[in-house]
Amino acid sequence: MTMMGAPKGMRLHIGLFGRRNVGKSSLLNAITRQDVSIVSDQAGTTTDPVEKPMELLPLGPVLFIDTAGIDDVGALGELRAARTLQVFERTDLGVLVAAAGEWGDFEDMILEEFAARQIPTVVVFNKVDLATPPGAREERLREGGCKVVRTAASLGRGVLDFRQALLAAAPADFVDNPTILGDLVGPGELAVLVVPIDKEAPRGRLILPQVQAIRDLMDSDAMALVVKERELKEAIARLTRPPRLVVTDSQAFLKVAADTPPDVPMTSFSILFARFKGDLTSQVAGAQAIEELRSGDRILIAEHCSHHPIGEDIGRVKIPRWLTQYVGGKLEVDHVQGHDFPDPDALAAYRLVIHCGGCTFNRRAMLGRIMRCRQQGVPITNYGLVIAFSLGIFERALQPFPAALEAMHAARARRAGQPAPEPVTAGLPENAAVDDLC
Ligand SMILES: Nc1nc2c(ncn2[C@@H]2O[C@H](COP(=O)(O)OP(=O)(O)OP(=O)(O)O)[C@@H](O)[C@H]2O)c(=O)[nH]1
Ligand code: SF4
Ligand SMILES: [Mg+2]
Repeated sequence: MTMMGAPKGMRLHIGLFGRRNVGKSSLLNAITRQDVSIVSDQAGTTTDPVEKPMELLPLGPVLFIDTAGIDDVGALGELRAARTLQVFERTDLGVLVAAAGEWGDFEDMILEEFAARQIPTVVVFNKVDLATPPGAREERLREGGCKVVRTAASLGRGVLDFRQALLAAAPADFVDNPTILGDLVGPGELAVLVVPIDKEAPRGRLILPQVQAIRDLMDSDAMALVVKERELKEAIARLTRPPRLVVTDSQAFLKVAADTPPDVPMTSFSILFARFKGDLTSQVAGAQAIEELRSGDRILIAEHCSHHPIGEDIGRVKIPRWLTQYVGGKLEVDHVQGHDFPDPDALAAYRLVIHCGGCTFNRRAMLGRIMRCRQQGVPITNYGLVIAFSLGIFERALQPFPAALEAMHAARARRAGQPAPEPVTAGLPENAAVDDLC
């Protein structure tokens, strides 16, 4: 099932409420960049709630419900208000739009409706080009648990902050991906997981992402066959039907690519986790920026936890070394760890951010970082994707993810005409890509 084909029930329903003429439809238009709602300066333009299903980056499938302003008087107004009230019942995330200078009982009433239904809330002060929102009220709203943003929707200002606030307020059920790979394999089908066992592997156990992948297959009524890279060929040969998917640690990428029949989709744990813990499509598009790196550019390598690498560290040594060779000149490489991440101004200095697999990170936090990069126009990708890129098997490793492949082609097309530097080496040596989900 594609994301756009997600059933209505699985979409996050975002209800837009507010008085007539405050700019609800303008805000929706700004975020979709399509004129799905009619904007007019006549109060009461939107009569029935307008539904707009969309893929909201980086949150996923959502349904915006643009309601009619409900401070109407008169018969028509009552009818419209009744329809608008029904929208509360199906709203997962409530957005109250207020014009920057106006706040009254009406706004308090909407917030009470949200609170009574325990609907997480974003308050948007719009038209900030005309008036300044009252700071004390913003503070009180924040203290009360609302996310508060300032926008000038008709000018496209604050729209990314609005997206960030939607992400921050969205209920966990919608933010956390339900599955790691079960959806790619399907009930009754088999995935082969390739787990190298060498001195880098922990003694006597598997690492958490591998364990989670096995559990996820079982929860999906699928089957897992776990092998070392040496046994892969023999294991596939014994099967009466090909597996639906082969997943490998990036360390064995090239051997696994060689030993997996071309018609069997193959990827890495790190790429699965880019999707599970973040937004694969954004990070695939971000990887295309590698081709544009030039000598002297600054890049940021972000790891979520401080692990103790055995041998050469993937983030500190191998990726910087390979990128330097690829670019054919010096790069300025900064590192951050744990909860450290540059603020927006500092972030803007980077040409590329490369994030670790984020196996101990939560998705909301990772999506927040992806959003922050997006806001600054800085591409972000991850270890597993950089490794696949460096090995020349990027497309092969993305075969199971058509939407991500599409994003890659789109990113390439945008760059068409700009010369890409020739790779100077064949990529990271096969055994150099240590356990990327460290
Ligand atoms: N100056 C200014 N005007 C805005 C802004 N946002 C919207 N407007 C204008 O305000 C008017 C009303 O905008 P709409 O988006 O139709 O408002 P609405 O809340 O959907 O109105 P109803 O559907 O009638 O409830 C339009 O003329 C917009 O161009 C803003 O940030 N600044
Ligand atoms: S991939 Fe996992 S183990 Fe490695 S730095 Fe990131 S969160 Fe930590
Ligand atoms: Mg409207």
